[in-house]
Amino acid sequence: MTLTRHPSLAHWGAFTAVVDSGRVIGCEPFEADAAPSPMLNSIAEMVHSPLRVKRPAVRRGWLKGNRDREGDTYVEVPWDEALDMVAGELARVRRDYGASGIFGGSYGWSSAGRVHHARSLIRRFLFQGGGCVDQIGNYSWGAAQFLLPHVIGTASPVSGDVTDWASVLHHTRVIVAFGGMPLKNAQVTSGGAGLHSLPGYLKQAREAGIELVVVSPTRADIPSGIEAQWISIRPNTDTALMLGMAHTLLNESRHDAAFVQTHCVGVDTWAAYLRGDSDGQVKDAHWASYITGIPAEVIRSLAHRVSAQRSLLTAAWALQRAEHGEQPYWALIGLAALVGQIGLPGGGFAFGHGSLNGIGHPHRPLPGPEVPVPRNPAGLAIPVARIADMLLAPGTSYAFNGTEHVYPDIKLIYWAGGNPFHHHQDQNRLREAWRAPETVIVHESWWTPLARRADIVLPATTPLERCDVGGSARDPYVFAMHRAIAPQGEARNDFDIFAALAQRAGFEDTFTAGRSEMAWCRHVYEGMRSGCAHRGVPLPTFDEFWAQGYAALPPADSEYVLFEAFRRDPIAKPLGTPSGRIELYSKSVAAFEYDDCPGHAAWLPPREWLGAQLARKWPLHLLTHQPKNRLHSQMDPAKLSRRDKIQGREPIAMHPKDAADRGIADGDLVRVHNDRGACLAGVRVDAGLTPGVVIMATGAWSDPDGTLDRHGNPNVLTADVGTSRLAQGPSAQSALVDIERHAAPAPAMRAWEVPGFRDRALAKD
Ligand SMILES: Nc1nc2c(c(=O)[nH]1)N[C@H]1C(S)=C(S)[C@@H](COP(=O)(O)OP(=O)(O)OC[C@H]3O[C@@H](n4cnc5c(=O)[nH]c(N)nc54)[C@H](O)[C@@H]3O)O[C@H]1N2
Ligand SMILES: Nc1nc2c(c(=O)[nH]1)N[C@H]1C(S)=C(S)[C@@H](COP(=O)(O)OP(=O)(O)OC[C@H]3O[C@@H](n4cnc5c(=O)[nH]c(N)nc54)[C@H](O)[C@@H]3O)O[C@H]1N2
Ligand SMILES: [Mo]
Repeated sequence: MTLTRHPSLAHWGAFTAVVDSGRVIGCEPFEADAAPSPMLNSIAEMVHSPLRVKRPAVRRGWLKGNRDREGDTYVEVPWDEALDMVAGELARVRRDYGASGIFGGSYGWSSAGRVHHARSLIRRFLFQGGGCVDQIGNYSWGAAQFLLPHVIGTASPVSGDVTDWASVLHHTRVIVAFGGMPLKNAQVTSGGAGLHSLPGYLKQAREAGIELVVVSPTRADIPSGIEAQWISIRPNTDTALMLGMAHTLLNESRHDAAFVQTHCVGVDTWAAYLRGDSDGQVKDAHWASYITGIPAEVIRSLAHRVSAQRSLLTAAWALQRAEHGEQPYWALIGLAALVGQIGLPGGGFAFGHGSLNGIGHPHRPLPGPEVPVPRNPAGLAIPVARIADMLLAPGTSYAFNGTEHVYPDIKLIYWAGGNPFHHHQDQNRLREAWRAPETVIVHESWWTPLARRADIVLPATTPLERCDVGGSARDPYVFAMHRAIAPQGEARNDFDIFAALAQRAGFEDTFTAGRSEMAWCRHVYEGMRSGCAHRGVPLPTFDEFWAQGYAALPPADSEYVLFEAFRRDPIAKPLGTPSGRIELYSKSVAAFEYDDCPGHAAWLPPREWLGAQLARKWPLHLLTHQPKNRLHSQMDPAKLSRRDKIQGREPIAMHPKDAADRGIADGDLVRVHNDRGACLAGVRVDAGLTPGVVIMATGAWSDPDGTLDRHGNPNVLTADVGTSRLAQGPSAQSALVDIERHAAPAPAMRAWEVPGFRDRALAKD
């Protein structure tokens, strides 16, 4: 037996692949990783899974001109024929409809390796070929991305530009985490994690005597092994809690009037709203108590505690992935402004400490490895989560961040590196919308729910079948990713597929820039190396880096405090807002005249929450959080994810009283349903929930039977509405449902199957 070992990287960690006779037999965690993710164990299984797409395949119905993209059989074709078909379709649609007929936003996480990052490659290819309709924003922090520039002049704090842990450990006395700090999420960072640092920081925080308060509908958002106060809250009501705290501070003159005076604008308008001058409703702790379900004295005492000592107020990204998700973020900044610690060590507001690995990890601001994506010459894009609206209503207009746009008429969808049949809300609506285009082309490594709804499927390699360079600006390493095994089946690299298509369209040299795979790895690393050298940080040569398998970046040389310079001198170091200050009231936002996002943070109840009229019909609030044992829908068929299922279905956490009221016991199979659809799930009774709240992780591969999902993809239940006209982000966390026991025998679960294949001769009938 000759084992070979090859360094590599995934979004959930760096590792060494151990290979025996062409098969990956294990993935050993990177030696310097303090808390490696068990998800590394799923890689070998998935690389050799029977679900791999082995050869290019064409949907049989598409050959006959039908758009019924579900449950169809496929015909496998040779590569050259598949590439000719794709090139022909692209050329036809470009000729007849122009760039506005091609949808190539291709949202999704793709790989940690940057040279082969599929979403960058597809956009590079389509942009260079004449452009397409792109997607802007993301599902992660879509609402924050467009709101924050109006309020603080930048969206950078939501992607990790926050006061670092070094500063927190030295100065903070209390951390209030809205949405908690579940360690499950800190396994992952986009671009890869060499060091999992959150467990270590939390331990140090505990040793330093820092109090942790977790405001969440579930006790499970308290990081395991850490003591914390749990404040149970109704979902989507954090804005009311923050307003109640803000009112308490103003009313009791506990706010920092001097800071607000010198560093903010619009406090008078916001304070008038909090007092109820504008709508007759005082937003005091008593009012907030009624909405949030948190006792008024707890709200007042929390306001006292955060203003009386050094406090860090941090909100999970999930809070803004809800209808009116702009509001809790604006309210948090408003509250932190009144507390007056923004720009002080360990104080102020932050986002995402429990959302992703590396948030708050001290680092130097250095460039990471990147493949350049050129400008989209078509200049066309939709807000990322408005895909079904676009497909269902081409030609209609919509509002977005102060502007009006018209949805294009899409004839061809091209996707590589994402899975809308995982990530999008109201899947039954998306399934209907998916019938609109003439052609759907997908590159995938597995027969995912997206691949099984595509007309032409091209098999893509996985990272272990190619060479790459990966890393994230939030992580202290850059990694060499060595090819460990040959491409499985007839899989090809996305890069080579696009190069072959570019060649057919006459721009191969532009696409490849004349570089081979290794030349790109070198180029991307050298780009980072020269950027680092520019900032006085020497990195090893490419050859040294490649041989070593990684390069370490030097540690941060000082503690980082968000807005420290602005705090010290707001005149010389203004923010990027129109006023140069924190905008508690924004004239620009007010001028948009959106009733779903007015000029200051406000309590705007979503259509679906536990206080809504609709809760009489659908009395449970469903939250769909990130899965602990997979990355979104990736690796759902692997053992680690599978062993959590109940009777083969995705688990749903339910309060004992809600279960008992419905005659449901732990381990029962249930039907979770609302007006949009239904899914099966297996019940896990959990007393650590806010009553009325049920929680399912996202990512179970969809398995539809009519409008019922037999496996438990919660996106059949979530609402497909924009957070507001300002950001148009996804509102996945605003969904009411009801649950009943599924007494009938469980239907077979068929999500993890490959489609049927027909041979050529039969394909024409
Ligand atoms: N209800 C609900 N829905 C949600 C969320 C929620 O909280 N609730 N969260 C949302 C969020 S924050 C996000 S970011 C999205 C995530 O949505 P996605 O990023 O779309 O989800 P993934 O399952 O990671 O899909 C990535 C796909 O890319 C494929 N892939 C990976 N590498 C390659 C490659 O090299 N080449 C090719 N061709 N394909 C590759 C994988 O096989 C996988 O199928 O989901 C969103 N959806
Ligand atoms: N293991 C793993 N880790 C991941 C991912 C994954 O797929 N798997 N995905 C990654 C991605 S793409 C992203 S964007 C991040 C997302 O990071 P987040 O958005 O922070 O993740 P979630 O798990 O959706 O939500 C965190 C917690 O917020 C709580 N919450 C939900 N709604 C409310 C509310 O209204 N109020 C309060 N107070 N709390 C609420 C939920 O209980 C939930 O457990 O996670 C990343 N990390
Ligand atoms: Mo995300």
